[in-house]
Amino acid sequence: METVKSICPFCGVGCGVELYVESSTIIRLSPVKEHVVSRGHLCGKGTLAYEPIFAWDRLTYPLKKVKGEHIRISWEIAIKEIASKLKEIIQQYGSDAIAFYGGCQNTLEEDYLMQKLARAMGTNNIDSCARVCHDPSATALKEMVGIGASSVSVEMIPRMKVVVITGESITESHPVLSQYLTEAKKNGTKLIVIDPRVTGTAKFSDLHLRLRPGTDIALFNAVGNYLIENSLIDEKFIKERVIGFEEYAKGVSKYTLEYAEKVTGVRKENIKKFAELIAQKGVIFSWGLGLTQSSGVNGVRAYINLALLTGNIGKNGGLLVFRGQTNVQGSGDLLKPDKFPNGTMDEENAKKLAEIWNFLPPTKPGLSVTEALLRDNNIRAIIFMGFNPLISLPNREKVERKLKSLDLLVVIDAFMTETASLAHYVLPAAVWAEKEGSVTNLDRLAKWRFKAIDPPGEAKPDYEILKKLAEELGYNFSSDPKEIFEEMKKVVPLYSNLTLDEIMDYSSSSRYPNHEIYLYDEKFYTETNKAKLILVEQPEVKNGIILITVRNVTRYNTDVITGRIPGYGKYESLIYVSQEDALELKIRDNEEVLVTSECGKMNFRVMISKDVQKGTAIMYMHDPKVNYIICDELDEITKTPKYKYTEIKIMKLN
Ligand SMILES: Nc1nc2c(c(=O)[nH]1)N[C@H]1C(S)=C(S)[C@@H](COP(=O)(O)OP(=O)(O)OC[C@H]3O[C@@H](n4cnc5c(=O)[nH]c(N)nc54)[C@H](O)[C@@H]3O)O[C@H]1N2
Ligand SMILES: Nc1nc2c(c(=O)[nH]1)N[C@H]1C(S)=C(S)[C@@H](COP(=O)(O)OP(=O)(O)OC[C@H]3O[C@@H](n4cnc5c(=O)[nH]c(N)nc54)[C@H](O)[C@@H]3O)O[C@H]1N2
Ligand code: SF4
Ligand SMILES: [Mo]
Repeated sequence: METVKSICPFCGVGCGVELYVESSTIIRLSPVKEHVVSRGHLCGKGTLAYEPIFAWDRLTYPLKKVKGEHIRISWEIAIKEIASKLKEIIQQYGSDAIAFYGGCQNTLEEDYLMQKLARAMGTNNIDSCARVCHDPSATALKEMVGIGASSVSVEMIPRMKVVVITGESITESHPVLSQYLTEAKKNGTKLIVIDPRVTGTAKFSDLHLRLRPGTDIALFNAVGNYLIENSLIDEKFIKERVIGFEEYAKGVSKYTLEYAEKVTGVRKENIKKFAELIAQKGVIFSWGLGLTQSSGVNGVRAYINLALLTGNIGKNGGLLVFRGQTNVQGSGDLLKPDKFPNGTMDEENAKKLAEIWNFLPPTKPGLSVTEALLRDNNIRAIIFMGFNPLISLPNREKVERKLKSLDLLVVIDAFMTETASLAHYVLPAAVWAEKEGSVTNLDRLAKWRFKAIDPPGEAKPDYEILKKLAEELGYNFSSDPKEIFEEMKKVVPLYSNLTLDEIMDYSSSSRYPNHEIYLYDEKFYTETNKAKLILVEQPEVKNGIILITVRNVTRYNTDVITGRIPGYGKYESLIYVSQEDALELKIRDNEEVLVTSECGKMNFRVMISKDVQKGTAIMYMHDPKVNYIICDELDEITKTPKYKYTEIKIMKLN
């Protein structure tokens, strides 16, 4: 029996796994004991991650839609026809009529190749799932401290006095990180959870601020004001290393504790407790989608301000973003419609890229995936690689209309997803264990996945598919992951120090020498080398019942993969409501109700839960019906959907 090392294909923790291979089949999977982040642990779905690879309905040959039916075609014909259609569309409408989206479950090398192909064809219409989760985090981090990623590694958690967890459900979404919280608790670390819901993490926290959804900015600004008024800020740190203090202090002075209590619903004694706990050294400010998918980039800015005010950055603490998918940090680093992989989208960087690429990329910013599918535009062709937007984007009806209106829709996936079923061409992809390449986890750790088995039938790794398509279009790209990795290193400053030897090493000392477990101890990586406080205002709060969509530990995103783990079954459509609202609306447990929002309506079965706050309702985002109800309100700056902030009505059916 052979063993092969890899990284779990699901969440951004990036746990190390060892695959046991016999007769070209993976017969089991176990955790890599020495992996520096997962330390020999896996969650339930991680342990079963190899099962869906062998599902009976894997796509094994290319398909073309003819008279409404998908029929088998050869790779040669598929690639020829797609390339010729792309050329035709570009000729008729220009390069910006085509777009390439996806890549969070792909490797860095595949993402790199995808953006290179798009740019070779003259467009910056490229984007990834990072848009719909943590682009607000990456954007705020970049402008305020310099790099759009976590500033601390998870290893720092147990060394802290306080860990603040805002809008993140670790026990469901990043379960293997719970070990760090348990260790921290043993060391006496205080855990503060900020979430409208009673989450698994909230249950063992020391302080749970159960705020109303969408009110984080009011809370953080009031805490900022309280810290300033009570001289609880780190004046030396601010003076030497931070800009924007005067304006910030003036702006937050109106955010009193009384105001914050009224808006957030959190008692002011608890807000004070929160402020006092973070006014010491040794604090990590961590967060998840509760912040980005409700308050957007301003929510993240308001939160980072607190780390800067208290000087909790560097060896004292820092900022930890619980990024979502296995390679979402990497996809966010590489696939942006308004940034080149080597930095700002300008002539100078374009010329630098041309020296390596032998073609000059365009400098006109492209469209994000949310703009492409939810706003008016001239896009006529989209290639999705590992993305199921018909289910995962908000306002499903609108997305469906756009997808159906395209002249060319190509989906590269391992399964016939709902999005693929609409496609003109479906190309069968190899999945993680059937290919090799690197992925970057939520604390900036890149690791190489080794190939364990061959893909089924005619399925191919995305890097081979992209190479074939590029070749047909007249570009000579490498499809060797190691060669692509070396080219990527030359282009992407963030990855320039990595070596293949280091990222292939799974031993316990495998944080490479230049991987600091905390950044910014001496300087920030902004232009001035100083961090920036940014004043933001709490917007008006929505009334009515707010629908929040969240994760369940056993399911993964649109459930394409986890739905194929034997015994897991399909997801049931449920709405969780509070006891108070159920009483007021006269609805009973298990009763079917009609849920309506501004953009859709749908029936759901009710579950009454004491963990749900009055005035909110919860649905699991894995349910394919959910995004009929969630509308397409987007963060103004990053265009990230407000998946956790939709006003709904719940009606009895009889
Ligand atoms: N099991 C499992 N794990 C996953 C995934 C999965 O599908 N399944 N998906 C992965 C992906 S892609 C991502 S991005 C991550 C996401 O991981 P998380 O960030 O944990 O995502 P959610 O569970 O969607 O939402 C987090 C929390 O935000 C809270 N929240 C909602 N509104 C607000 C608000 O206004 N303020 C505050 N403070 N909190 C609020 C919710 O109650 C919820 O507990 O998980 C990754 N891990
Ligand atoms: N209502 C609501 N909606 C949400 C969210 C929410 O909180 N609430 N969260 C949003 C977030 S954070 C995210 S990240 C998105 C996730 O949305 P998606 O990324 O669309 O969801 P996935 O189910 O992860 O789909 C990934 C696809 O990639 C395919 N795949 C896996 N491996 C490979 C590979 O190696 N190559 C190729 N070509 N394909 C592969 C899988 O079969 C699957 O179909 O959902 C978003 N939607
Ligand atoms: S915690 Fe995330 S990376 Fe680790 S085994 Fe579970 S799903 Fe996989
Ligand atoms: Mo995500």
